[in-house]
Amino acid sequence: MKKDLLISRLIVKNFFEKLNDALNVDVAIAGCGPSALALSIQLSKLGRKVAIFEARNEPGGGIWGGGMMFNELVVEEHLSNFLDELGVRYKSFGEFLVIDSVHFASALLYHSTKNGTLIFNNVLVEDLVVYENRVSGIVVNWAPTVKDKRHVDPISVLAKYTVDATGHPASLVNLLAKRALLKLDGPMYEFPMDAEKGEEFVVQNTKEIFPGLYVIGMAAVSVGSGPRMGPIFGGMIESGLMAAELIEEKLKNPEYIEVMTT
Ligand code: 48F
Repeated sequence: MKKDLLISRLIVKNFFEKLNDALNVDVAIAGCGPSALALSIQLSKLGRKVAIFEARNEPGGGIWGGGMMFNELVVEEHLSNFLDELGVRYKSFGEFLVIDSVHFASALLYHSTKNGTLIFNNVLVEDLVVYENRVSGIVVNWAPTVKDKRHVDPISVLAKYTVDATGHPASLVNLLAKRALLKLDGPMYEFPMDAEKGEEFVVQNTKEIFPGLYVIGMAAVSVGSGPRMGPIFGGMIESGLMAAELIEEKLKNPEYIEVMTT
């Protein structure tokens, strides 16, 4: 067989095996920023089947650019154990640790995929699957197809739990709110910068916002109308770690999952 044909066959075969594996998962995550990656590292380490769908070509969300493209970022000192576990290099400055943002993004992506998380880039989550008033998965399409407004229907991914990790737009929560399936306490917007309050807010607002749907990271801040926090990323990581604990607790009690997803 010609090498060119073999190379193409290998790519197509392996991609579709991977996609097939991701069509029915424990946890489906929309958006691949730092909160999603922290969540996926923990859950896939426990053997849970996790798939992340990211609209952009480059997974990692807002990590790569540090602050104003100065590619260093800051996390709180108490995250040193998590960083040590990942083998991430950092420098200590009192209550803060400073990390090269490219190194950090690479480490999160490496550990997430190494633990078994399936990441699909260039795929946009355009809707939710809802069975009997419970979110039971997501609806996905190629991001360029949606951007070009091509008339091509999407496909569905079923999940025991779904996570909105889409960052500032909180796209999945928005979709539920627009259709009046979910009533929010107030309008969705971020308040001006306050790193201290924002870092606490993101963790406090990490929750199951609708049966079967969790909101984490910056999406949780938008939904709860909290302050933005700029280039400090500890809250994003903690939000992902906390969601992992909450979801694992639920997955350990399968009777809680009211709707079968097979
Ligand atoms: O915004 P983002 O990095 O998510 P995060 O985990 O972290 C926020 C921080 O990066 C930063 C911050 C720290 O203080 O404020 O902003 O909350 O990444 C969100 C990812 O979701 C993708 C988007 O391209 C980005 O990579 N995304 C957004 N909407 C969709 C999506 C969608 N509908 N489908 C798929 N991906």
